[in-house]
Amino acid sequence: MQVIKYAFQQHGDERGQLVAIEEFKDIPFEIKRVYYMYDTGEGVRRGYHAHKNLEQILICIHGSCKILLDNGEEKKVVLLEKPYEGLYISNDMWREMYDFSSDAVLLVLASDYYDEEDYIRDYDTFLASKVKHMQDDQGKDRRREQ
Ligand code: T46
Repeated sequence: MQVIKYAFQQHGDERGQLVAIEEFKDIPFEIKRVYYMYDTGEGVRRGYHAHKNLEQILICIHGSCKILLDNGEEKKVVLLEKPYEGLYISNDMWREMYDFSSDAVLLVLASDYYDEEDYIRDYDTFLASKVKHMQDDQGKDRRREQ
């Protein structure tokens, strides 16, 4: 599994740092929604879902946290601790967020509006959807070869 992390340009001077993120320039999608989480208690684990059709960039703009990515075949843990680093998460990727430092602020840029229908919150349903996508892709390849 390829982990895609963006290192955004830092505009620093004697006054401090500034990071600007522009849709289609610094990240690959239009930003339709921004949300953030903070005051995340010790030992809390969030997420536990995948999205059918949503791209996101996660930026821990303060403190640190870990993100577990699971594509159904492989799992990877990514540490976010730099305010200028963004983790790209595609659709069809199970995610869990944990190990939040007490001062963590996790900012998320999303490619679409909030839609509960877009969530896959059951792990077995997630795995079944991955198998179905794989079979659909194999079917397409076979049709192309004919
Ligand atoms: C994701 C990870 C990284 C809204 O009303 N609007 C929103 O845009 C969002 C994101 C949430 N909500 C409500 C729905 C719930 O009542 O806020 C509450 C907490 O949401 P949720 O339990 O889904 O939060 P997380 O931290 O488990 O997951 C969130 C995003 O929902 C999800 O898309 O990828 O962060």
